[in-house]
Amino acid sequence: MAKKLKIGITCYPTLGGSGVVATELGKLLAERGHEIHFITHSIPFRLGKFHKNIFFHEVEVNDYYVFRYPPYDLSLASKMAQVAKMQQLDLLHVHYAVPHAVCAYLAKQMIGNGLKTVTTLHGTDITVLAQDESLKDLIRLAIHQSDAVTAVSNDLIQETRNLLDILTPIDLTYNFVDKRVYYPREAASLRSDFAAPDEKILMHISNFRPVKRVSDVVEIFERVSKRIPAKLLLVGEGPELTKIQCKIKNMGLEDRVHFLGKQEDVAQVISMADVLLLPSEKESFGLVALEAMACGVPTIGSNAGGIPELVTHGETGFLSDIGNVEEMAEGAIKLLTDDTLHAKFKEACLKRARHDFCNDSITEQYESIYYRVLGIDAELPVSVCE
Ligand code: GMT
Repeated sequence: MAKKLKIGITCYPTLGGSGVVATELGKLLAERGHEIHFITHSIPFRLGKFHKNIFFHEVEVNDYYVFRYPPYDLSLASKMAQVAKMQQLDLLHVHYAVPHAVCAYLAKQMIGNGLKTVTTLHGTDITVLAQDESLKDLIRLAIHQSDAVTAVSNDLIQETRNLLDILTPIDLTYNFVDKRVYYPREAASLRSDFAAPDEKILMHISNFRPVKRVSDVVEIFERVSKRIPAKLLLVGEGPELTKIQCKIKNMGLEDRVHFLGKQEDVAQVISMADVLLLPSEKESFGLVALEAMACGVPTIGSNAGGIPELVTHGETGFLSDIGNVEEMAEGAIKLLTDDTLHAKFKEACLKRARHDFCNDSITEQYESIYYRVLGIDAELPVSVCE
């Protein structure tokens, strides 16, 4: 039996898909017998129930009067080194290059080479931050100093290579969802709170950052709702929310749009939808499209970044060029007016989510990366995902 590992995980614990993936991965690794130490500034929001193999170490920032900006990064690096030493961690797995991979590098300098580091790139750490000349060299250093680097799509691997001239290997490890949580939930009674029986539900879930193009979501919905009875459910909140609320009012759509705010039980909420709208400008993966897919909900979206690696155009959704709201609306109408086609897409979604983005096999991919960097020759079981 392969040695069980002691793994430190650092991520952004309170927001975003990267935090969700990091936390879910930690939980799955703990179930497989590894000891998981989350080293973050607050308790990861998806952590949930107590597990004997999961520990949380809070990073407290020193705020001496001489500091104009309290040095979170240094506190994190010190905490990583301290936890690694006290708990005898085998490795640190950090999600997001800045500052986490840089802090892991510092921690390794403090501990010595015995501590290995794995960095997972999630998107904006490369697609946005690596465009900033003042951060480029720092990100390149963090990547080169990691014992292994993974990225959540082929597109992100290419972007990393192009923007940073990285030649060292980067492992592709797609995101996943826990199939015990993400499956089509019974949603008939919830649906009736928002839509009449003859109305279709279109949904968008995001952090309402400009990159999500929520304005396009509204444009698509307006075109769809002119042709078929429909409601739009907007889930989440963020910087563009007020602007979107005004747009909806100006377009006279307020009776047909519901704002649900941030929601914990995404699987339950998504199960109400007939289609998910994801017209993003940039998306290294698009975790929410996978969450929808696992609940049997097809995506209408853009072909940006890694989305085409996840959503198969014409099988599990329809993808168009960024900003082509006309075509996206046509795609939605096609699906929402043809029950047989919709059922076929739903079936394809369920199969693809379970088979290609299965939590068991992706957790095993991470495990094999850990054993590789530690030089452990482990024979791992290979899960067959139906
Ligand atoms: O999309 C966001 O705004 C949040 C961001 C994050 O840092 O969590 O998401 C990134 O990582 C997710 C998990 O790997 C991916 O599913 C998202 O596509 C990616 N976002 C972007 O590339 C814009």
